[in-house]
Amino acid sequence: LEGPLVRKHEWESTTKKASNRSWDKVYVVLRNGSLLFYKDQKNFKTQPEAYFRGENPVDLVSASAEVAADYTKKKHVFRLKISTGGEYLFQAKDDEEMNQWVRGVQEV
Ligand code: I3P
Repeated sequence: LEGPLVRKHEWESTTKKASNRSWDKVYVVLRNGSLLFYKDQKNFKTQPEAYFRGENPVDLVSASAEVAADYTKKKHVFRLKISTGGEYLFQAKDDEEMNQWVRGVQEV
């Protein structure tokens, strides 16, 4: 599973808010139980080690994803909680795409 999403990092850990909480367009790849972030699809294809802002892949083992029904500022948003306590919001282009990502994370 891969595609463009708009991402907001909300929590660094359970107690620490992320320092940069702005929304960023990212190209997201779910592969081998991890989420990889790229600037765009071309970067993923040509430089698969060149992650968005040099970020490490996010391990999805023990992660959960759910529709972010409480987040009402944007549509088609799901929340990802990872094992470190970190949390992200992701906005998909429509509900169908959002549900594909939620299922993809749940299947890991
Ligand atoms: C953030 C940006 C986000 C906003 C976030 C701001 O500011 O405006 O869109 O989240 O609010 O901190 P900046 O771009 O200057 O870093 P929302 O879109 O969810 O409001 P927050 O601090 O309440 O998370």
